[in-house]
Amino acid sequence: MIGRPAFLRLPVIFIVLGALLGSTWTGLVGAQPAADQPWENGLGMKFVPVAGTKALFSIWETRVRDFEAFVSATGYDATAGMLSKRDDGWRAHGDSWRSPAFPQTSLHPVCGVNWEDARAFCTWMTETERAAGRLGPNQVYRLPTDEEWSAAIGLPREQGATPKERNGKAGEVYWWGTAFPPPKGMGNFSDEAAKRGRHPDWNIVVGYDDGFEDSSPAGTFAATKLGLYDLTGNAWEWCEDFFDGKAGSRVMRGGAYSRLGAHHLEASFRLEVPAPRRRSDFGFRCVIGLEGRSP
Ligand SMILES: [Ca+2]
Ligand SMILES: [Ca+2]
Repeated sequence: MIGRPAFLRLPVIFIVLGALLGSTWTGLVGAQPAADQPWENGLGMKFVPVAGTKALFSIWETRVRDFEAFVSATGYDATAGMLSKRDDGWRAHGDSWRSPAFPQTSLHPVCGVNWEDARAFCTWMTETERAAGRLGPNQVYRLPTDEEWSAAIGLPREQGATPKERNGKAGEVYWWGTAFPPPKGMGNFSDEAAKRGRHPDWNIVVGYDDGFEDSSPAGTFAATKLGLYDLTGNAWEWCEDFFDGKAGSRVMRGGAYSRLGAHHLEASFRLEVPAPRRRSDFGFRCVIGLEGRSP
């Protein structure tokens, strides 16, 4: 068999190399989010589809490292006036998301941000990821709507025109089912560990011990069947909507690691909170809207 001259092999090598480089390049700059596909952004935040919505949900609450990237890039100041829990209760102690009166690593949820801070993060992410070619012109980062959040936790379609009207209507239903106290490992709630530790004054889930007095690293506990972590517990999560559908306070969902109030952990519970309020158990989860609503 007669071999081909070396100069004839070179084009073949270039074609193969070109194809390899081309596919790598596509993977780096062309991988924009798509419906029904899991996706990872430039900060390593992971997103999954949620049936019944036109959005991808972050599997984690927004982490300290994510928010830190935003603050480093923009100089945004989210430090004033946060309420934190110390021995004299919830007050403005001069703490902030950077140091909320308990230990946090970069992988914990950012704790102590208000609705406006959360929206500012989303706006920055949209601009940054569009500039990097990772987001299409009609795709945006934003907070979930109240109805999208309900879809994420698996509630069937709810009756009621506003979050206020839908509040609590599903009763004693939790993301893990109807067992209470929850089976071990379902999330970070106000628990026996909190009571033993820094928070002897808190109402807790009696008989449940998650080992964390305050926040826990995002993704420590079991995920829902869609792959969402800490949807109940750890940090409260801001939603887009007004509580009454028109004006005033916003909606938070999912309960938290903090003092347990009646019904806080139920899937259909809504907390009514003024948008400017920063408290050390307030965080958020981003979604990527695939149909171009403004953040
Ligand atoms: Ca706990
Ligand atoms: Ca949460």
